[in-house]
Amino acid sequence: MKQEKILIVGAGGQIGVELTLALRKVYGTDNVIATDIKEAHPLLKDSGPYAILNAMDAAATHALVKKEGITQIYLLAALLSATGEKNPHKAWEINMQSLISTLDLGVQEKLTKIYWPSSIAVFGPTTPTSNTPQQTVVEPRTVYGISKYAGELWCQYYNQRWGLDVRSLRYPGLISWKSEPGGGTTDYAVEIYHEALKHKKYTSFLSENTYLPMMYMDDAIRGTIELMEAPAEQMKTRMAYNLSAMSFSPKEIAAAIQKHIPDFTIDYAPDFRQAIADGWPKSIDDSAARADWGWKNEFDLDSMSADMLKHLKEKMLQTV
Ligand code: VAH
Repeated sequence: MKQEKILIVGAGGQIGVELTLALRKVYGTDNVIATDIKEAHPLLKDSGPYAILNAMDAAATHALVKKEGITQIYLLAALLSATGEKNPHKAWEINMQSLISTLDLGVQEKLTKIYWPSSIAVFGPTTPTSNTPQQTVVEPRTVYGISKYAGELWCQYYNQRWGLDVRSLRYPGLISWKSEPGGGTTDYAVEIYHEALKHKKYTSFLSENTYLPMMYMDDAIRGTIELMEAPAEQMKTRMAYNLSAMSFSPKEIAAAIQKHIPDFTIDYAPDFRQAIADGWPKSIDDSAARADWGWKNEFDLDSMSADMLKHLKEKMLQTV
């Protein structure tokens, strides 16, 4: 079997850092080239091949693919929901142009696989909010959600038209300690752990009963690799698969933290991101992913909170 050589575009983001580290364990460090528009994230610095690459530069990406003999691309570069609403045209341009040029590259260079993340943000206020099905009303109200659903349709088109093996997941909010989130509406669920340890208090930018689908990054990374390694015949959809693990509200995550930090307090000051969250599902039906390629989450709110606080405490001690 030909050795896979993977290019990660947007390796410096919340998913990219962890996916790079995980893929290097599977395929070997030298077979996973990490790239981003900025200098290497501290966890990627001196840890394997790295190059500065703008996801919008199709020519530079093509040259790197040919020079390195790349066989797979993971395209993670994107503007997320909150940032996208501040720069709607830039978000559409970056999220779509980088995808289309990557799909074209996949066909031209006969890449074996492409991964491109979608999000539960594709759903909108007209979508059933509880246990949202894999196929349902999809009317996103953010540019991020519009770009992600349009992108899913392009992925499906390139698969049907040219047989490109491109796969995708509708991630819920992702919570991680190794890498920082950037510009998302669910970022409160990461900030709260840092603030709980630093200041024993947090002001949430979402109201206390705002339920959203969420997942620990460990589960998201494992699920992504399991999706990409599943036989192609198990892919029953070439849109993105719904993926989920849990749903919780700011009030519930605060209570989970208080089991470890009893005097932690939370208050609420909803901002523009409340309207984005209000348009998203409260919970997701990911039975298709579980049936087609064996997806199963391992972390729940309590086990995630224990793991987050343990690692963040260790990380903070290292930086003292
Ligand atoms: C965001 N973290 O908040 C992303 C995610 C479901 C939300 O796609 O924009």
